[in-house]
Amino acid sequence: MHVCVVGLGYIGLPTALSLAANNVKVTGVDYNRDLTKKLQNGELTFEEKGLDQLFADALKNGIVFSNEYVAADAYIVAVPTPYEKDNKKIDPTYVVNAVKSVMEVCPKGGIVIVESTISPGTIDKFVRPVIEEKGFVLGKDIHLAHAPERILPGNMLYELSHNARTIGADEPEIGEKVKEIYSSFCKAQIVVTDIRTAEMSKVVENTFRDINIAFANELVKICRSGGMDVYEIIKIANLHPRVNILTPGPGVGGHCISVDPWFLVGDYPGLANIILAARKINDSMPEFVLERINEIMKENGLKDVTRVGLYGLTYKEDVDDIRESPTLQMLECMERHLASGVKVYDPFISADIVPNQYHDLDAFLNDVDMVVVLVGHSEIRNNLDKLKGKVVLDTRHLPGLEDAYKM
Ligand code: SAJ
Repeated sequence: MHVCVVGLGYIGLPTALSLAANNVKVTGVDYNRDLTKKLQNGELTFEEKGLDQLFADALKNGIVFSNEYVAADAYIVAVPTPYEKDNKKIDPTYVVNAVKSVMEVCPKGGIVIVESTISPGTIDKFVRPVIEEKGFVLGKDIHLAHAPERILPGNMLYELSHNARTIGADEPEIGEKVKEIYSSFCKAQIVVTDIRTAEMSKVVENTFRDINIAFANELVKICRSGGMDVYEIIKIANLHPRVNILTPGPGVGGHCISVDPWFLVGDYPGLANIILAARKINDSMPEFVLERINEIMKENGLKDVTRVGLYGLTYKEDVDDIRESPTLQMLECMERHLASGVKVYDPFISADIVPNQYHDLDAFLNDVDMVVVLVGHSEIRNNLDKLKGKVVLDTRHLPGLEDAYKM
């Protein structure tokens, strides 16, 4: 079995490496020449726990990286699916273009597996036509499947092998074949179903989490307004065997949970009401944190916003991904309020992406009187003593920061 993995980003790369490390013949394809060149030279393109070893194993087993699509038995398409912010619908351009390119080289009988997260109905609406327009008969010349990824950035490699998976396919026997491919590295249950169900279940999973985070975030606001300790209340409520409230935070970032629910809102306006409300609550959190910063500055007689430091730029702890990050949303919001000059630091971000960004924790702390912990990276968890003497607003409820201001 030769598998061609198309798109070597956060999902495609670990998937390609996992297959190769488990003795599947793999060609990883990406249109970004710099990226494939780096990978071919043994250089990883992002950080993730355990990725180094997996990469070494895959290279040893002969994984190939290329800009050219190659003939293979199966294609795993793991390219990005941005959503159009204005109409809240998915933009399938990358998936469509990738499948078009696959059609140029795919031998008859080949399987095209879409792994990118897509809104329910995308395969029918956008992917099938591309294949049929090429003159292929689906189910005969080309087989189609959807195997949405479900792994958690920060714990990707563990979850790749331990999370249950869903395979949607037109024909059950193709579903079983795809299951075999993923079984090379996935030791958990793999459910075979139809494509539409697979599409929907993935989006539903992320929407479920978004709604639950929104509940925690709404509680923060209610408790702040009523002068109650939200963390104590959540801790007590969670002792109930059927209650499991998530952790409030400064907003929901990342390219998954903050995006996928919009697919349902976009496609089912008028029906997706809780989903829409949850999105709005989570999107309002960066502004809520800003209000807290203002209150705390006033309370402490701090007037100079340039003496305030935001710790963390990524969308969550111990990853280097800044997509839809609450900190970036906050900075945008600050700009609108003309409150610029705030200082920013994140140990995972080496490039300069925002003004007044620091690359050294001590230098950053040296230049601020107030620290807003927006991301609970291990670095800060292990260096809480360095925050002594500062006014601290902890949006992540970190152990050891009990005395800090909370949201
Ligand atoms: N967050 C909170 N409070 C919480 C949990 C998370 O504020 O209690 C915030 C995080 O800080 C972050 C955002 O929510 O900004 C999302 O983080 P996350 O860790 O919940 O999820 P992601 O986006 O990293 O990954 C999700 C996962 N989906 C589910 O857990 C249902 C993952 O399994 C998916 O594979 C991934 O989306 C994806 O690619 O779709």
